[in-house]
Amino acid sequence: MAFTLYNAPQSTCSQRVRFVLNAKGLAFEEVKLDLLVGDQLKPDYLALNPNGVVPTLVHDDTVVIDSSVIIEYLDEVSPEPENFTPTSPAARAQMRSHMRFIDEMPAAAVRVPTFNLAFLPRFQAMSPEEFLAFAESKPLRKEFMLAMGQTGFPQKEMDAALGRMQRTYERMEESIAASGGPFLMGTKPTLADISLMPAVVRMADLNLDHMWDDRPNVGRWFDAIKAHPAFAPTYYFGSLLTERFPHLQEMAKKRT
Ligand SMILES: N[C@@H](CCC(=O)N[C@@H](CS)C(=O)NCC(=O)O)C(=O)O
Repeated sequence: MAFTLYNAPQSTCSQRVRFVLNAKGLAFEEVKLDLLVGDQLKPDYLALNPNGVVPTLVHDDTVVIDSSVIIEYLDEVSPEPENFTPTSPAARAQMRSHMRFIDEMPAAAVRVPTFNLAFLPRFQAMSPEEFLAFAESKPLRKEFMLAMGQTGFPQKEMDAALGRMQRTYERMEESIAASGGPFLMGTKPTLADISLMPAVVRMADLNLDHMWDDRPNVGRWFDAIKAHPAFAPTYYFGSLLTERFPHLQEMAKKRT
């Protein structure tokens, strides 16, 4: 089985897939795309993934797109040595409900602070014409880019996104309390935990981890996922925004 992963080091969606590949001990060729220069919008890549986003997994002759679909696919084609899908249909349904919630809420919400705090200076350095052309060329994220513009999302949008993250932590706290933890569904991580992981790591990377100071189960969950052997190889150096954007380190220092 030959795997090629088209991805980006700091992309949250890519981190889900790297984690599963690493956990299963599957060797893969990693093709790194620079999303800020638009590698994901080049014709060769769009032929693989017409959405113009990462990740894309190529497994022999099969092309699989969308991180949630890819991690489910990997659990099916390579169930050993570690499987992240429960066996009973009821538990699978519960896991998938978590995954839909995660894609709709934290995975989407975390883009707003990410773009405002990390990427905006890059877009502000473009001419208005360049920025418009870049935004217009995105099959999936055109409206998101135009809503952000070169001045960034307004405070109201930032507050709404952080509110959605807050509701995610509430939901985590409840699910972990009900399952006994440390993971969402009990003692073993499922694909739902792996789907959630990058958004929580991203919030810590943006120095916003104080948001779960009063939620012990979220802290316990975070420690547990970081202790998984697949975590360190997934987050190799350069995977965090603070490792790529020095201005974020300066912001973090000012806040402490
Ligand atoms: N639902 C897709 C979303 C993929 C996605 O949004 N990827 C981001 C990085 S995490 C991306 O490639 N963005 C490129 C862009 O905005 O142009 C998935 O989970 O794979």
